[in-house]
Amino acid sequence: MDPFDIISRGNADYIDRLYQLYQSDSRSVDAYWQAFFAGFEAAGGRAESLSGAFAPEGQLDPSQARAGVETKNLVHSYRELGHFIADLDPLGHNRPTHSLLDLSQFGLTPADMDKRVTQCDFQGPFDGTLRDLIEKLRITYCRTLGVEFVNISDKAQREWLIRRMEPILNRPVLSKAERHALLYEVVAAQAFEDFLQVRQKGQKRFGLEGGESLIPLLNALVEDGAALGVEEVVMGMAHRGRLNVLAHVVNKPYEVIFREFEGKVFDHQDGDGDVKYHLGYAQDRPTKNKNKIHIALSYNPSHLELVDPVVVGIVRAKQNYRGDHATRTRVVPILIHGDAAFCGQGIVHETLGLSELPYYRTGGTIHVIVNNQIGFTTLPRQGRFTPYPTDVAKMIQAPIFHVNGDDPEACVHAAKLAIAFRQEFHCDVFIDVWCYRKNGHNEQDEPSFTQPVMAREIAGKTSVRDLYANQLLAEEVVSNDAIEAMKTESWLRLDEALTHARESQPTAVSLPPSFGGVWKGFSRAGADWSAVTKVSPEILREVGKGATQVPEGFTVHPKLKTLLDRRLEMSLGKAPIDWGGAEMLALGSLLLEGTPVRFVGQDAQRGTFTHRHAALRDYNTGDKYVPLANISQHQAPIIVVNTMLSELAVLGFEYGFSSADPRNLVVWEAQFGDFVNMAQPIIDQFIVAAESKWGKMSGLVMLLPHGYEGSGPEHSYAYLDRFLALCAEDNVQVVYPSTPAQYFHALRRQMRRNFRKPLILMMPKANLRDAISSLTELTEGSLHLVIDDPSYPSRDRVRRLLLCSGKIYFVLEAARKKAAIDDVAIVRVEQLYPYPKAELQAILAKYRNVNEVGWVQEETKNRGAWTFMSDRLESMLPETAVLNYFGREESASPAVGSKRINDQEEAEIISRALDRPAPEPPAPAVAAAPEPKLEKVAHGSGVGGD
Ligand SMILES: Cc1ncc(C[n+]2csc(CCOP(=O)(O)OP(=O)(O)O)c2C)c(N)n1
Ligand SMILES: [Mg+2]
Repeated sequence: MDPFDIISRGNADYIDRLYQLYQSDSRSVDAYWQAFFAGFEAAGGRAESLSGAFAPEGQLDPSQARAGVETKNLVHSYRELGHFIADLDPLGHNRPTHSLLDLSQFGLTPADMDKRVTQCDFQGPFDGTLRDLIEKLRITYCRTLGVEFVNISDKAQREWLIRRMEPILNRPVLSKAERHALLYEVVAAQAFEDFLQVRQKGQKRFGLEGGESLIPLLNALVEDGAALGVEEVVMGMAHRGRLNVLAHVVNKPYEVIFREFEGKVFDHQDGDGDVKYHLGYAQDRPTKNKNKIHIALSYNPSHLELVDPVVVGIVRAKQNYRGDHATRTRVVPILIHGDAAFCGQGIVHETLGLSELPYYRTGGTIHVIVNNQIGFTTLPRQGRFTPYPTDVAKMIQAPIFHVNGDDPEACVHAAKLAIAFRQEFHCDVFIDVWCYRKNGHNEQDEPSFTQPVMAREIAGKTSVRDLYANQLLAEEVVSNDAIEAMKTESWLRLDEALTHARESQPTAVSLPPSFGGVWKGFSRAGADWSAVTKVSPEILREVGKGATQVPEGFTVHPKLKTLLDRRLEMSLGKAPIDWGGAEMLALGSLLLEGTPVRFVGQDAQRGTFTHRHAALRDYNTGDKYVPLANISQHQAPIIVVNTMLSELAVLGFEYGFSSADPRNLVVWEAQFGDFVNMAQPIIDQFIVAAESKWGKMSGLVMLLPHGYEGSGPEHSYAYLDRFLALCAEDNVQVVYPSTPAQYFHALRRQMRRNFRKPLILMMPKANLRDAISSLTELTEGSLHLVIDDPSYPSRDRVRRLLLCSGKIYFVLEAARKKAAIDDVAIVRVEQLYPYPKAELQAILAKYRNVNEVGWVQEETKNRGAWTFMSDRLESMLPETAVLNYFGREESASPAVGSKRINDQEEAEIISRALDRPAPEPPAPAVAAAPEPKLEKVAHGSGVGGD
C-alpha cells in the first residue's frame, strides 16, 4: 500500500509501530515502507514518533497556522516563489536569488539564522533553527524541482500537494532496484538515439538527445497510473523524441521501427501513408503491478499542437464506452508538447478552455512540455516574454511542476505527483521538463549557425545518462560493470533488431481501425454508398409525440408552444415538414434505433436562426429539458451542447470523438458557415486526409449555414469551393440539400451504413422555414444525389438545362414559373461529392434536345461549385451542347455588404439563366444618396446577426 494513502493522525499508532519495526530491523516491513522510511531519514527525519510529523488529512494544524507570522510568510513565500530560484536549467542559467525571498522581507536578519524556530507550518518533522528551515525549504522548492501551485484557489488541492511534497523534501522514495531500472531507461533512451545516429545517419528522426528523462517520466506516469486504476492511456505528441517514446513507452518493437527506416514497409493499398515520425501505435502493455494497460500514441500531423483536442476527444469517447463517467480515472490523456509550440499555438489555450467544461472534460490531461529551450532556431526570449512556456496554463489553475531534465529522479517524482494529483482531483496537471537539444532541430540541421554559444555549452555537457550513472556510482547503488552491461545490452538489442529488419521481406502496413472492438462489423467503404433511410409513419409519430411533449409542471415559453404543436402535426403528416422538423425526426428515429447522438455547436441548442429549440427552458424556473432525450425508455442517449466559442479545438475534439467510436452520430454546427475557416487545419490534416494517411475513419457531420441573402461578406458563405478542392479518393461527402427531406435522409444515411465518412452539409439560412417536404418523402424516399426537374413530363421541349445546388433553385424556379417559361429545365445537384456522375449522365440523357447546359450559383465565380463542376460537366456534355456559367463575377470578397446590391445581383443571375432581360433595379431606399457598388457595410440586414 502507498504510505501516503494511510498517513494521518488516525493511523498514528500504526505508523509508529511500523517505524519502530523498521528501526529494529528494516526487513521486517515491506519494500515500499522500507523505501519510504529510508527516504524519510535521508531527508533529515529524526522524529522519535514518525506520525507526529504529519498533519491530519485535509487540514493543516490550526495552532501552527496561527503561529509565527514571519516564519509562516517565509514558508509561504518559498512555496510561492521557490521555483524562480530552483536549479531547473541543465545549461546552468538559473536565477540565484529572488528579492522577495530575502530575509529582510520577513523582518529577519542574518543574526536570526541560528535562532530556534518554535513553530512553523512546514509539513513534516521540523525541529531546528531558521537556517535549518530555510535549508529544508530550499531543498524542497529550489532544487531540481520547482512547483507553481499557490495560485490554485482550491485549498484542498494546495494542501494535498504540501502534504505530498514537504515531508519528503520533494524527493522520490525509490528503492535500489527502482533506481537501477531508472538508469536502464535512460541508458536505453540514449542508446536508441546513438544507434540511429550511427546506423541511419542523416535520416530525420527528431532525436531526444538532451531530453532523455522524458522516457522514465512517461513510464512513471503509466506505471503509477496503472497502480491508481488507469486502464488506458492515450498520448498525443509532436516530432521531438516521438520514435524514442514509441519504442520505450508504447513498446513498439525496435524491429518495426527499423523496418520503416529501411523502407521495408509499403503504404497500405488504399491510402498515401505518412512519414514515420507521424505514425501512431497502440497495444496492451504489461505493468509492474500486473495490471495490463492499453496504451496508444495517436497519429499526428506536422501541425504542432493540432492533435491536442483530438486526443482529448478520443479519450472522452473511450471513457463513454468504458463506462468511466463518474471519476474518469480509467482512461487518461497525456499530451507532450514542445516549449515553443505550447506557448505559441492558440489551440493550446482553446484545449485548456475545454478541460473542465461539461461534455468535454476527461478528468484531466497530463501535459508534459519538453522544454529544450528552443523552437527550431528561435530562442525563448524571441518566442515569449513570460518566464515559463507553461504560463498559458495558469488560466486553469492547475499545478505546474518545473523539473530539471538532468535529474531523472526528480522527473519521475514530478510524474508520480502529477498522476496521483490527477487521479485524486480529476483535473489537468503540467510538467515542464527543462532540458536541451543536443543537436540541430533535426539530424540535417547545424545548430551553431544560429545558436553558436548555446551549441558550445551543449557540446561540453555530460549526457543525462552519464550524469545519472555517475551519481549512482558515487552513491554505490550501481557498479561500473553493471553500467557497462546495461549499455552493451541496449546496443545489442538494437543491433539484433536492425539485422532482423534488414533480413525481413517488405510487408504491407496494417492500419487501424482493425475492425475489432467498437469497430466490429464495420469495413472500408465499397462502391455502394446508399442506405435505407426511410422510416415508418408509426416511428415518426412516436418521435413526434415524444419530442414535442414536456413533463407535467414544465412551462414552455408561450411562443414555443406553437412551434411544438406544429412539429407534432408535421410528424403526423398534418403539416408540411420544415428543416427543424426534419432534423428532429431524423435524430429521434436514430435514437430509437439505438444510435447515440452528440449534437454540438455554438448556441446549437436553440439554433443560430432560432429554428431548433432542442433544449427547452421552463418559462418560470429556467430549468432545462431536452425532449429528444425523452422519447422512449429504450432509446439511445442524446446530448445537445452549446459549446465554447471556439471552432478549432471544438471541431478537433469532435473529430477525435467520432474517430474513436463509430456508433455515435457526432454533429458539429458552425454558427455561420464562414466561421469554419477557424478550424481549417483540423479539416485539412484530419477530416479529409486521416483515412488516406493513417487508415482512420470518422463519421463526423458538419453543418455549415450557407447562402447569399445580403448578410454581408462574412455571413453568406461556407467555403464550399475549399471543401470541394479537398475532395479526392472518396474521402468525404459534400452535400447541399435543397429540402428538409434530403437533410433527413443525409443525416440518417450517415449512420445506416457499415463504413464511416465525414459529411459536410451546406445548410440553409433564409429558407429554413420556406423549404418544405411531405411526410411521405421521409417514409418512402431516400437521399437523392440529383433531383430531376419535377415539372417536365415532356423533356424534349427543353433547350436549356440548368444545374444548380441549394437555395438558388427556389429563386430560379419561382422566376421561371412567374415568366411561364417552358423550355428551361432546372436540375438540382444535391450531392456534389462523391460526384454523382452516373445520376447526372442518366438525367442528361433524358433531355435529348438540349443545346445549352448552364451551371447556376449564387457564389462568386472564384467560389462555389463552378470550378469543381465545370471540368466534370464539360466531359459529359452532349455533343450539341455548350456549357455556360450563371453566377456572380469573380470577387475578392465573398459577398457585397449591401442587401440591395445582393438582391440586384441575384436578379441579374436569374434573368441571365432564364434568358430574360434583367429587371429594373429597385430604387434605393434613400434616393438622394446613391449606393456605390460593393460598398462595405459592416452588418447586412439579413437573418441571424452576429
Ligand atoms: C503549426 C506549425 N507551425 C510551424 C511548424 C514548423 N515547426 C516544426 S517544429 C518547429 C519548432 C518547434 O519547437 P518546439 O515546440 O519547442 O519543439 P522542439 O522541436 O524544440 O522539440 C517549427 C516552427 C509546424 N510544424 N507547425
Ligand atoms: Mg523546443
